[in-house]
Amino acid sequence: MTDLDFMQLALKAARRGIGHTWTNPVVGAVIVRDGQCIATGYHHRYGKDHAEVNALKQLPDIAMARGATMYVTLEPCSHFGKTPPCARRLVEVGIQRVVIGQEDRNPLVHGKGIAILRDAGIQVDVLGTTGELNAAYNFFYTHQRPLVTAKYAMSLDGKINAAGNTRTQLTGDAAVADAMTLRRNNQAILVGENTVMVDNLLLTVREPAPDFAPIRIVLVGDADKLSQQLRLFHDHGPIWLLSRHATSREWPANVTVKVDAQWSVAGIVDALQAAGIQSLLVEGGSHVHAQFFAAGLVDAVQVYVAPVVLGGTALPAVSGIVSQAMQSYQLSGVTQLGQDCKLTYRR
Ligand code: AOF
Ligand code: ZN
Repeated sequence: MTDLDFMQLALKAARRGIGHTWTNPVVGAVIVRDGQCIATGYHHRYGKDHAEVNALKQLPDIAMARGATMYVTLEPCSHFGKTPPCARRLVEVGIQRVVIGQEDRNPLVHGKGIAILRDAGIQVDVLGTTGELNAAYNFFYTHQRPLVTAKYAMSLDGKINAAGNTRTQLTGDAAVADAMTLRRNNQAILVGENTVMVDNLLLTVREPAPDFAPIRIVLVGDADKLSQQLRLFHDHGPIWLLSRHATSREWPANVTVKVDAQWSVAGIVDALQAAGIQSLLVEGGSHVHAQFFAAGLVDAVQVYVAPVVLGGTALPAVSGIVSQAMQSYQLSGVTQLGQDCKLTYRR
């Protein structure tokens, strides 16, 4: 087994934590002696033990750590957070070599974990192969803002709704289920008021219920004009209403009304950044997508194409002036889902 093979084992362990660790990253670790994997650990849940510590706990005898190699998907931490620094623990138990998947972009740790290990004479090798595992976490600490994904389902002629602004179910069950996964993987979901009204969306993540429900954000002109009968309000997960007018209503505890006379896309992204939100899914409609593209703040695009032509005056997926300069993306995936097609793009 090579370093890359052992790192694969650590990655596999890390993935078991997906959906349970926000706002922390998912992390996996394995301990290897004489070419054999003797312990595996991962970060189970926000606030709980880190992957490295969980792997050490799997050893029948802690003395077995002396002289062993640890493979860990993320640089071991150097700080006292909810738990003590893992790097110091690895030094203490006598780990001889640490192979790291990626450096930790979190400034609390970045480079400091590696320095603790090297200063103690531990051999450290950074492979740089595990970045995809925590794409939003890495993006957030690299760019100081959430990773923004625009998502829409459209017809063959690029439209999202039949004329007259009525709800149109374009894609089949497989695509709908796939889009749920996307919601599950984002910490906030944003839509315009029109979309909420036309589609009467619940905007939640369905079964199995996630540990952390994404914040449902709605851009509204005047929060007080929004019907409280909307399905959106039937769920008690967090809701932000970004309103241009002050509110005089009493709202339930899960609803926060944030007022700004001219909410801009940059302002929204700043508010999310301030709240520590690492990923945002923009679900439309047409004008909201246009505003995000125009602001140059769409980092990834996920499109479902349904085999129908709507024609006529139906709304296009993105409507409004986007930018003088063409914005281009790289195709990162093509998947067939029943009769529909999913296309994913990255900047
Ligand atoms: C994790 N799990 O396995 C590793 C992490 O508040 P704390 O103590 O849980 O620290 C969270 C930070 O620790 C996190 O942002 C990251 O920088 C670092 N490493 N975190 O949750 C782990 N190894
Ligand atoms: Zn740690």
